[in-house]
Amino acid sequence: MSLLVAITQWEPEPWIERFRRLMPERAVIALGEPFNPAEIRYAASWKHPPGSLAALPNLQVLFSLGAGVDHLMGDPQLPAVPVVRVVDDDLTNRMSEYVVLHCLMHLRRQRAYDAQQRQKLWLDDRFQPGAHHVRVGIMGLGVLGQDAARKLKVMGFDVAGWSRSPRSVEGMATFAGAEGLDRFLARTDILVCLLPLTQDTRHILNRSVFARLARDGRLGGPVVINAGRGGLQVEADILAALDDGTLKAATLDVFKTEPLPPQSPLWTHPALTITPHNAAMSDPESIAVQIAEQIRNVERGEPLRNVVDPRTGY
Ligand code: NDP
Ligand code: OXD
Repeated sequence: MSLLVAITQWEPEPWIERFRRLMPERAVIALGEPFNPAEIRYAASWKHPPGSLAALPNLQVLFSLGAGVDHLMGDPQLPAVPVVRVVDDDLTNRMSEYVVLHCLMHLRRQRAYDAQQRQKLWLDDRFQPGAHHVRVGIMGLGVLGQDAARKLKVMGFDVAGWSRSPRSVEGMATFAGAEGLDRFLARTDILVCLLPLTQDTRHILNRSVFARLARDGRLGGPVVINAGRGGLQVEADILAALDDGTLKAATLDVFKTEPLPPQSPLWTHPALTITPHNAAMSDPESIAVQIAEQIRNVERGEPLRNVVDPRTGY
Protein backbone atom coordinates (compact mmCIF):
# COMPACT_ATOMS: atom_id res chain seq x y z
CA MET A 1 0.00 0.00 0.00
CA SER A 2 2.94 2.36 -0.65
CA LEU A 3 2.87 5.81 -2.24
CA LEU A 4 5.43 6.68 -4.91
CA VAL A 5 6.13 10.41 -5.26
CA ALA A 6 7.49 11.34 -8.69
CA ILE A 7 8.34 15.04 -8.98
CA THR A 8 10.55 17.00 -11.35
CA GLN A 9 10.90 20.81 -11.59
CA TRP A 10 9.60 21.31 -8.04
CA GLU A 11 11.39 20.54 -4.76
CA PRO A 12 10.23 17.01 -3.83
CA GLU A 13 11.32 17.22 -0.15
CA PRO A 14 8.40 19.28 1.21
CA TRP A 15 5.96 16.83 -0.38
CA ILE A 16 7.76 13.71 0.85
CA GLU A 17 8.07 15.14 4.36
CA ARG A 18 4.36 15.95 4.55
CA PHE A 19 3.19 12.66 3.09
CA ARG A 20 5.38 10.77 5.59
CA ARG A 21 4.02 12.86 8.47
CA LEU A 22 0.40 12.37 7.35
CA MET A 23 0.65 8.65 6.57
CA PRO A 24 3.12 7.13 9.05
CA GLU A 25 1.45 3.73 8.52
CA ARG A 26 2.67 3.40 4.90
CA ALA A 27 5.90 3.68 2.93
CA VAL A 28 6.30 6.95 1.03
CA ILE A 29 8.96 6.53 -1.63
CA ALA A 30 10.63 9.25 -3.67
CA LEU A 31 11.36 8.38 -7.29
CA GLY A 32 15.04 7.42 -7.38
CA GLU A 33 14.92 5.50 -4.08
CA PRO A 34 14.91 1.69 -4.27
CA PHE A 35 11.43 0.12 -4.08
CA ASN A 36 9.46 -3.00 -4.95
CA PRO A 37 7.13 -2.05 -7.86
CA ALA A 38 4.50 -4.54 -6.67
CA GLU A 39 4.05 -2.61 -3.39
CA ILE A 40 3.08 0.68 -5.03
CA ARG A 41 -0.68 1.30 -4.89
CA TYR A 42 -0.66 5.07 -5.30
CA ALA A 43 1.51 7.54 -7.17
CA ALA A 44 1.66 11.33 -6.87
CA SER A 45 3.19 13.15 -9.81
CA TRP A 46 4.32 16.55 -10.94
CA LYS A 47 5.93 16.12 -14.37
CA HIS A 48 7.21 12.61 -13.67
CA PRO A 49 9.71 11.40 -16.30
CA PRO A 50 7.59 9.78 -19.06
CA GLY A 51 7.53 6.01 -18.66
CA SER A 52 8.63 6.11 -15.01
CA LEU A 53 5.21 4.97 -13.77
CA ALA A 54 4.75 2.28 -16.42
CA ALA A 55 5.80 -0.88 -14.56
CA LEU A 56 3.70 -0.67 -11.39
CA PRO A 57 1.47 -3.77 -11.59
CA ASN A 58 -0.71 -2.88 -8.55
CA LEU A 59 -1.11 0.86 -9.07
CA GLN A 60 -4.68 1.94 -8.24
CA VAL A 61 -4.74 5.74 -8.38
CA LEU A 62 -2.51 8.43 -9.86
CA PHE A 63 -2.67 11.84 -8.17
CA SER A 64 -1.59 14.98 -10.02
CA LEU A 65 0.03 17.46 -7.64
CA GLY A 66 -1.35 20.31 -9.73
CA ALA A 67 -4.76 21.29 -11.04
CA GLY A 68 -3.65 20.69 -14.62
CA VAL A 69 -3.06 17.14 -15.81
CA ASP A 70 -1.50 17.72 -19.24
CA HIS A 71 1.85 16.75 -17.71
CA LEU A 72 0.37 13.28 -17.15
CA MET A 73 -1.64 12.97 -20.35
CA GLY A 74 1.52 13.56 -22.37
CA ASP A 75 3.07 10.31 -21.08
CA PRO A 76 2.50 7.63 -23.77
CA GLN A 77 3.03 4.95 -21.10
CA LEU A 78 0.64 6.40 -18.56
CA PRO A 79 -0.90 3.56 -16.50
CA ALA A 80 -4.61 3.01 -17.15
CA VAL A 81 -5.80 3.96 -13.64
CA PRO A 82 -8.00 6.83 -12.43
CA VAL A 83 -6.21 10.18 -12.47
CA VAL A 84 -7.15 12.63 -9.71
CA ARG A 85 -6.37 16.34 -9.99
CA VAL A 86 -6.05 19.13 -7.46
CA VAL A 87 -9.07 21.20 -6.53
CA ASP A 88 -8.01 23.33 -3.59
CA ASP A 89 -9.34 26.58 -2.15
CA ASP A 90 -5.86 27.96 -1.50
CA LEU A 91 -4.82 27.35 -5.12
CA THR A 92 -8.10 28.77 -6.42
CA ASN A 93 -7.72 31.93 -4.33
CA ARG A 94 -4.16 32.43 -5.55
CA MET A 95 -5.24 32.17 -9.18
CA SER A 96 -8.04 34.67 -8.65
CA GLU A 97 -5.58 37.06 -6.98
CA TYR A 98 -3.36 36.76 -10.05
CA VAL A 99 -6.18 37.34 -12.51
CA VAL A 100 -7.61 40.31 -10.60
CA LEU A 101 -4.11 41.78 -10.12
CA HIS A 102 -3.29 41.64 -13.83
CA CYS A 103 -6.69 42.85 -15.02
CA LEU A 104 -6.35 45.82 -12.67
CA MET A 105 -2.75 46.38 -13.73
CA HIS A 106 -3.82 46.71 -17.38
CA LEU A 107 -6.87 48.78 -16.46
CA ARG A 108 -4.84 51.22 -14.32
CA ARG A 109 -1.83 51.30 -16.72
CA GLN A 110 0.62 50.40 -13.96
CA ARG A 111 3.39 49.39 -16.37
CA ALA A 112 3.34 52.90 -17.87
CA TYR A 113 3.61 54.49 -14.41
CA ASP A 114 6.50 52.14 -13.51
CA ALA A 115 8.34 53.39 -16.60
CA GLN A 116 7.52 57.00 -15.75
CA GLN A 117 8.82 56.53 -12.20
CA ARG A 118 12.15 55.27 -13.53
CA GLN A 119 12.39 58.53 -15.52
CA LYS A 120 11.08 60.71 -12.62
CA LEU A 121 8.23 61.78 -14.89
CA TRP A 122 5.03 63.23 -13.42
CA LEU A 123 2.52 62.70 -16.21
CA ASP A 124 -1.04 62.38 -15.06
CA ASP A 125 -2.85 61.45 -18.24
CA ARG A 126 -6.19 61.24 -16.37
CA PHE A 127 -7.57 58.81 -18.94
CA GLN A 128 -8.50 55.83 -16.82
CA PRO A 129 -11.73 54.04 -17.71
CA GLY A 130 -13.75 52.54 -14.89
CA ALA A 131 -13.72 48.76 -14.51
CA HIS A 132 -17.40 48.70 -15.47
CA HIS A 133 -16.40 49.96 -18.92
CA VAL A 134 -13.99 47.07 -19.47
CA ARG A 135 -15.20 43.71 -20.73
CA VAL A 136 -13.25 40.73 -19.43
CA GLY A 137 -13.76 37.38 -21.17
CA ILE A 138 -12.66 34.27 -19.33
CA MET A 139 -11.83 31.22 -21.44
CA GLY A 140 -12.49 28.22 -19.21
CA LEU A 141 -15.35 28.40 -16.72
CA GLY A 142 -14.19 25.61 -14.44
CA VAL A 143 -13.11 25.79 -10.83
CA LEU A 144 -10.57 28.56 -11.46
CA GLY A 145 -12.43 30.48 -14.15
CA GLN A 146 -15.65 30.74 -12.14
CA ASP A 147 -13.90 31.95 -9.00
CA ALA A 148 -11.89 34.53 -10.94
CA ALA A 149 -15.08 35.68 -12.68
CA ARG A 150 -16.86 36.25 -9.37
CA LYS A 151 -13.94 38.25 -7.95
CA LEU A 152 -13.56 40.34 -11.11
CA LYS A 153 -17.24 41.16 -10.90
CA VAL A 154 -16.74 42.39 -7.33
CA MET A 155 -14.12 44.79 -8.73
CA GLY A 156 -16.75 46.04 -11.17
CA PHE A 157 -15.52 44.49 -14.44
CA ASP A 158 -18.06 43.46 -17.06
CA VAL A 159 -17.32 39.72 -17.11
CA ALA A 160 -18.33 36.93 -19.50
CA GLY A 161 -17.11 33.37 -19.86
CA TRP A 162 -16.60 30.68 -22.46
CA SER A 163 -16.58 26.92 -21.90
CA ARG A 164 -16.88 23.67 -23.85
CA SER A 165 -20.37 22.83 -22.59
CA PRO A 166 -23.00 25.46 -21.72
CA ARG A 167 -22.55 26.85 -18.15
CA SER A 168 -24.69 29.34 -16.35
CA VAL A 169 -23.08 31.66 -13.83
CA GLU A 170 -25.30 34.15 -12.04
CA GLY A 171 -25.10 37.70 -13.33
CA MET A 172 -22.77 36.91 -16.19
CA ALA A 173 -23.06 36.24 -19.93
CA THR A 174 -21.78 32.82 -20.89
CA PHE A 175 -20.89 31.32 -24.27
CA ALA A 176 -20.03 27.77 -25.23
CA GLY A 177 -18.29 25.79 -27.93
CA ALA A 178 -17.11 26.79 -31.38
CA GLU A 179 -20.51 28.37 -32.12
CA GLY A 180 -20.24 30.74 -29.15
CA LEU A 181 -16.60 31.73 -29.62
CA ASP A 182 -17.01 34.61 -32.09
CA ARG A 183 -19.65 36.39 -30.01
CA PHE A 184 -17.57 35.87 -26.88
CA LEU A 185 -14.42 37.30 -28.48
CA ALA A 186 -16.26 40.21 -30.07
CA ARG A 187 -17.33 41.49 -26.61
CA THR A 188 -13.92 41.00 -24.95
CA ASP A 189 -11.34 43.70 -24.09
CA ILE A 190 -9.26 41.56 -21.71
CA LEU A 191 -9.07 37.88 -22.63
CA VAL A 192 -8.15 35.72 -19.62
CA CYS A 193 -7.22 32.13 -20.47
CA LEU A 194 -7.77 29.52 -17.76
CA LEU A 195 -8.27 26.54 -20.06
CA PRO A 196 -6.68 23.12 -19.63
CA LEU A 197 -4.25 22.05 -22.34
CA THR A 198 -5.90 19.32 -24.42
CA GLN A 199 -5.94 18.26 -28.07
CA ASP A 200 -8.82 20.69 -28.62
CA THR A 201 -7.29 23.71 -26.89
CA ARG A 202 -3.65 23.52 -28.02
CA HIS A 203 -2.64 26.79 -29.77
CA ILE A 204 -6.07 28.32 -29.24
CA LEU A 205 -4.43 31.67 -28.38
CA ASN A 206 -3.45 32.45 -31.94
CA ARG A 207 -3.57 35.30 -34.40
CA SER A 208 -7.04 34.46 -35.66
CA VAL A 209 -8.49 34.61 -32.14
CA PHE A 210 -6.65 37.87 -31.32
CA ALA A 211 -8.00 39.46 -34.50
CA ARG A 212 -11.57 38.69 -33.41
CA LEU A 213 -11.32 40.48 -30.03
CA ALA A 214 -13.20 43.77 -29.55
CA ARG A 215 -11.58 46.77 -31.27
CA ASP A 216 -13.84 49.39 -29.70
CA GLY A 217 -12.82 48.95 -26.05
CA ARG A 218 -11.60 51.57 -23.57
CA LEU A 219 -8.08 50.18 -23.15
CA GLY A 220 -6.82 51.24 -26.56
CA GLY A 221 -6.59 47.66 -27.81
CA PRO A 222 -7.23 44.12 -26.58
CA VAL A 223 -5.17 42.54 -23.80
CA VAL A 224 -4.45 38.82 -23.28
CA ILE A 225 -3.68 37.15 -19.94
CA ASN A 226 -2.68 33.47 -20.09
CA ALA A 227 -2.32 31.57 -16.83
CA GLY A 228 -3.50 28.23 -18.27
CA ARG A 229 -0.66 26.50 -20.07
CA GLY A 230 2.06 27.55 -22.50
CA GLY A 231 0.85 25.05 -25.10
CA LEU A 232 -2.37 27.07 -25.41
CA GLN A 233 -0.51 29.99 -26.99
CA VAL A 234 1.34 30.55 -30.28
CA GLU A 235 4.18 32.69 -29.00
CA ALA A 236 5.19 34.02 -32.42
CA ASP A 237 1.58 35.14 -32.96
CA ILE A 238 1.55 36.99 -29.63
CA LEU A 239 4.73 38.87 -30.54
CA ALA A 240 3.47 39.71 -34.03
CA ALA A 241 0.08 40.82 -32.68
CA LEU A 242 1.74 43.09 -30.10
CA ASP A 243 3.99 44.56 -32.78
CA ASP A 244 1.23 45.33 -35.26
CA GLY A 245 -1.30 46.58 -32.69
CA THR A 246 -3.71 43.65 -32.90
CA LEU A 247 -2.97 43.32 -29.17
CA LYS A 248 -2.17 46.20 -26.84
CA ALA A 249 -0.49 44.16 -24.11
CA ALA A 250 -0.25 40.68 -22.61
CA THR A 251 0.54 38.98 -19.33
CA LEU A 252 1.96 35.46 -19.58
CA ASP A 253 2.55 33.09 -16.66
CA VAL A 254 3.07 29.97 -18.78
CA PHE A 255 5.25 29.19 -21.78
CA LYS A 256 5.87 26.58 -24.44
CA THR A 257 9.29 25.94 -22.87
CA GLU A 258 9.71 26.42 -19.12
CA PRO A 259 11.80 27.91 -17.70
CA LEU A 260 11.52 30.51 -20.47
CA PRO A 261 14.92 30.41 -22.25
CA PRO A 262 17.08 33.55 -21.82
CA GLN A 263 17.18 34.09 -25.60
CA SER A 264 13.37 34.24 -25.91
CA PRO A 265 12.22 37.60 -27.36
CA LEU A 266 9.25 37.43 -25.01
CA TRP A 267 11.46 38.52 -22.08
CA THR A 268 12.17 41.96 -23.49
CA HIS A 269 9.00 42.92 -25.32
CA PRO A 270 7.85 46.20 -23.72
CA ALA A 271 4.17 45.25 -23.87
CA LEU A 272 4.63 41.88 -22.14
CA THR A 273 4.45 41.14 -18.44
CA ILE A 274 6.04 37.81 -17.56
CA THR A 275 5.72 35.70 -14.41
CA PRO A 276 7.47 32.34 -13.84
CA HIS A 277 4.51 29.91 -13.85
CA ASN A 278 3.53 30.78 -10.31
CA ALA A 279 0.07 32.27 -10.77
CA ALA A 280 -1.25 29.60 -8.41
CA MET A 281 1.23 27.36 -6.67
CA SER A 282 0.28 24.00 -5.18
CA ASP A 283 0.80 24.23 -1.42
CA PRO A 284 2.12 20.84 -0.20
CA GLU A 285 0.56 21.48 3.22
CA SER A 286 -3.06 21.50 2.07
CA ILE A 287 -2.75 19.26 -0.99
CA ALA A 288 -0.92 16.42 0.78
CA VAL A 289 -3.73 16.43 3.38
CA GLN A 290 -6.31 16.02 0.61
CA ILE A 291 -4.41 13.18 -1.04
CA ALA A 292 -3.95 11.34 2.28
CA GLU A 293 -7.69 11.72 2.89
CA GLN A 294 -8.55 10.43 -0.60
CA ILE A 295 -6.33 7.38 -0.04
CA ARG A 296 -8.06 6.64 3.27
CA ASN A 297 -11.47 7.05 1.58
CA VAL A 298 -10.57 4.69 -1.25
CA GLU A 299 -9.46 2.08 1.23
CA ARG A 300 -12.83 2.42 2.99
CA GLY A 301 -14.52 1.81 -0.36
CA GLU A 302 -15.62 5.43 -0.87
CA PRO A 303 -15.47 7.09 -4.31
CA LEU A 304 -12.57 9.31 -5.39
CA ARG A 305 -13.20 13.03 -5.88
CA ASN A 306 -11.89 15.24 -8.73
CA VAL A 307 -11.28 12.38 -11.14
CA VAL A 308 -10.18 13.42 -14.63
CA ASP A 309 -12.38 12.32 -17.52
CA PRO A 310 -10.05 10.37 -19.81
CA ARG A 311 -12.25 11.23 -22.80
CA THR A 312 -11.83 15.00 -22.47
CA GLY A 313 -8.36 14.92 -20.88
CA TYR A 314 -9.14 17.38 -18.04
P1 NDP B 1 -11.49 22.81 -14.79
O1 NDP B 1 -11.37 21.43 -15.34
O2 NDP B 1 -12.26 23.00 -13.53
O3 NDP B 1 -12.11 23.79 -15.88
C1 NDP B 1 -11.73 23.76 -17.21
C2 NDP B 1 -12.64 24.68 -18.01
O4 NDP B 1 -12.15 24.74 -19.35
C3 NDP B 1 -14.08 24.16 -18.08
O5 NDP B 1 -14.99 25.22 -18.02
C4 NDP B 1 -14.12 23.52 -19.46
O6 NDP B 1 -15.40 23.48 -20.08
C5 NDP B 1 -13.22 24.46 -20.24
N1 NDP B 1 -12.75 23.80 -21.46
C6 NDP B 1 -12.02 22.67 -21.58
N2 NDP B 1 -11.83 22.36 -22.88
C7 NDP B 1 -12.46 23.34 -23.58
C8 NDP B 1 -12.65 23.58 -24.97
N3 NDP B 1 -12.18 22.74 -25.90
N4 NDP B 1 -13.36 24.66 -25.33
C9 NDP B 1 -13.89 25.49 -24.40
N5 NDP B 1 -13.75 25.33 -23.06
C10 NDP B 1 -13.04 24.26 -22.67
O7 NDP B 1 -9.99 23.35 -14.61
P2 NDP B 1 -9.45 24.42 -13.57
O8 NDP B 1 -10.31 25.62 -13.66
O9 NDP B 1 -9.25 23.81 -12.25
O10 NDP B 1 -7.97 24.70 -14.17
C11 NDP B 1 -7.80 25.19 -15.47
C12 NDP B 1 -6.34 25.13 -15.87
O11 NDP B 1 -5.58 26.13 -15.19
C13 NDP B 1 -5.59 23.85 -15.53
O12 NDP B 1 -5.88 22.81 -16.43
C14 NDP B 1 -4.13 24.29 -15.62
O13 NDP B 1 -3.65 24.13 -16.93
C15 NDP B 1 -4.20 25.78 -15.30
N6 NDP B 1 -3.53 26.09 -14.04
C16 NDP B 1 -2.45 26.95 -14.06
C17 NDP B 1 -1.81 27.30 -12.90
C18 NDP B 1 -0.70 28.28 -12.90
O14 NDP B 1 -0.06 28.48 -11.86
N7 NDP B 1 -0.44 28.96 -14.00
C19 NDP B 1 -2.22 26.74 -11.61
C20 NDP B 1 -3.35 25.86 -11.69
C21 NDP B 1 -3.97 25.55 -12.87
P3 NDP B 1 -16.63 22.68 -19.40
O15 NDP B 1 -17.05 23.56 -18.24
O16 NDP B 1 -17.63 22.61 -20.47
O17 NDP B 1 -16.08 21.36 -18.95
C1 OXD C 1 -1.18 23.49 -11.80
C2 OXD C 1 -0.05 24.38 -11.98
O1 OXD C 1 -1.66 22.91 -12.78
O2 OXD C 1 0.59 24.75 -10.97
O3 OXD C 1 -1.65 23.35 -10.66
O4 OXD C 1 0.24 24.77 -13.10
